[in-house]
Amino acid sequence: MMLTEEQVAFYNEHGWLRIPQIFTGEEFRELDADTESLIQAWTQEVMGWTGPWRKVYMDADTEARSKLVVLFEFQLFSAAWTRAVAKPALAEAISQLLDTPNVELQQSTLHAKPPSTGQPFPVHQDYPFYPHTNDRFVDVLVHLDNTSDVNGEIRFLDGSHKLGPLQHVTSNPDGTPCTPHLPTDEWKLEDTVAVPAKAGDVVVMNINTIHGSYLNRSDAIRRMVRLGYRDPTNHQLSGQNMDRTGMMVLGRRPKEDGDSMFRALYPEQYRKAKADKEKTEDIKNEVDVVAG
Ligand SMILES: O=C(O)CCC(=O)C(=O)O
Repeated sequence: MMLTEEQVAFYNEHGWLRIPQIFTGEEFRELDADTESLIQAWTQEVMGWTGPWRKVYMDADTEARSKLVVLFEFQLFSAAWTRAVAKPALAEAISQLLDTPNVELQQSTLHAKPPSTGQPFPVHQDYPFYPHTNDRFVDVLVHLDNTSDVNGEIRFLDGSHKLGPLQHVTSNPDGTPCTPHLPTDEWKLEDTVAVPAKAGDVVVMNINTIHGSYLNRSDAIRRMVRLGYRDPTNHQLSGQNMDRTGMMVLGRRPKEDGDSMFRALYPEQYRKAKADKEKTEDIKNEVDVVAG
């Protein structure tokens, strides 16, 4: 077993767990180098997360300069990352935390905070970004740099996964949509526990664990890759990567009632074909009724 009983109990109680030095030596060096080269080749600094929280977390000057570097689906861009997301020791740890022999990768996202004003993260759950039918979903934060208070380490509201999915702010005062976050007057970053970590560590959290992080005030970029894993029978309801089939990193995809290979491989086309068929049947029923 990769994790001890104490580690699994800690995760179940607190909603998060730091697992030291999952990626080390040459394996880490390759990930570090590939991440750097992918950032140079594929990413742009963007304004990052939107919403009224920005003016609460930052003064006007910082807010105007605060940026984020984002890249999705690392494993589609780098073979080293393909190996990393399917690393057996990591997959086994996740299988213990999810209490399932089958583990599916749902998504991966790089969040890199540029030096000096790299974007803080308002407190939020990951649930509203990719809601699922239950909480057998863990997010794994792969640390590519040492983190501390200075560069904005990850912070958790301890035990908050037990609250289940909460209502998030999803619009600006003018009604336009913004990035989901918890109301800033009720949920404070000051109340969270800092979890500094070393490059090569992973920090794992439940999809419902409330978390956030402060600005990167250091003179170096702070890079973290978030990998989402689920039990394959935990179905996604909407949001980021909806209708994409994930790679199995442990065990097998179980076949459920009414399942088919087409549905498992092409969920979007399956849903469209099903909706079209239902529409055709509705029209046929209407015609039958009119034709009486
Ligand atoms: O990168 C961070 O500091 C926080 C990331 C985060 O909140 C997330 O990935 O949901």
